[in-house]
Amino acid sequence: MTGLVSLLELLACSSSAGVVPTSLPFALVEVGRATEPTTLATAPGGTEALWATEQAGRIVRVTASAAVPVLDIHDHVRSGGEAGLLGMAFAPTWPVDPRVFVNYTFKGSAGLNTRIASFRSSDGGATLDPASETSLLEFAQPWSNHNSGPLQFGPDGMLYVAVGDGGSGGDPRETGQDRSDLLGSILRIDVKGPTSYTIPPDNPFVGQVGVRAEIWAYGLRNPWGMHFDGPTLWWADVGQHKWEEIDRGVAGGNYGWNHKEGTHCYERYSCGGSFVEPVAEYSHDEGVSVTGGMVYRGPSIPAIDGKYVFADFATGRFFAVPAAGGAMVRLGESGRNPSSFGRGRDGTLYVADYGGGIYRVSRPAPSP
Ligand SMILES: [Ca+2]
Repeated sequence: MTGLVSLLELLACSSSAGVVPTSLPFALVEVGRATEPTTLATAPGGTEALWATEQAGRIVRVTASAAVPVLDIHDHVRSGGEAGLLGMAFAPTWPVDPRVFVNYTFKGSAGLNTRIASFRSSDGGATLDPASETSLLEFAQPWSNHNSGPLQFGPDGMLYVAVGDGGSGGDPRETGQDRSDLLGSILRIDVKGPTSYTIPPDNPFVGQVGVRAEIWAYGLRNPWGMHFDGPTLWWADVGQHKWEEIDRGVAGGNYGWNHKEGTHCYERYSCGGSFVEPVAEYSHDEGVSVTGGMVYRGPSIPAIDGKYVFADFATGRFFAVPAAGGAMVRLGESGRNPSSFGRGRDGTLYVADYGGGIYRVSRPAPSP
């Protein structure tokens, strides 16, 4: 009888509500849900709130009881596959500047396009006004895939925009190495003005003929997951056939695509060049689509303190690499499809599962 009670207690413990059983050195505790979430973002001012973009075109506030709609622009958005509402960022002085910036794909007269736009809140940050849309930047997407999406403000107040290579496979137009277009790049723009952006005069390619001055870094395939750790920008670049990579941003850096996939030549015998090498990479034995995470800096979970934590979207495997340098480690399996990471003001790490769960990365439960 005692044995049965112990077993029941054990079962009750292992199936406690909202905690995902994993082999990770931390617990994933469900804090809310969203439909096919693509990005998490924490409001920088006022009451701390965790928002999520949903691929089909909604932004929701994540709460334990429900996903509370903040904006619904599904009728603007072309979604499905790798298209949709793919990124958002709060204005750095939100809610004093009541704008949220979004990155989504839409169907234009000549095909798929990306739009970077702002929406304003007129109710103190509770919702965004769909009629307030201001388009800041639009460009064509030659194929339906590799639309990238992450948006992040840097500590310099500039908006960084991740842009994929335009799609198909292998970068047939070689946009990654072509700086005359915006594709395959990280852009850096100044959006302090209300209706248009300007190019920061200290961008690395300002004044160069035949180069888009918005470009801050290039040679990328489909950056997915991009975040700052202090002044340092980190992102993941999804690989083609063999290698998934983690990059640390350098102004003016060429990250090698499509000459290189990770640290390896891509379908070439040689691939020399002044390329910025990845901080970490893993092969398609371990996953097929990397989701960039962020550096965890907090005392609660020593196993990842000071480490950049990321995951594979398809296999659910988590990895980490020391932010100060060092070898990548494998953290374990989540059994989820991690689509985005977010961070609370106190450093709490969140992760979204494309299947719907939004989780807080938490100290593991003590052993019984
Ligand atoms: Ca390009």
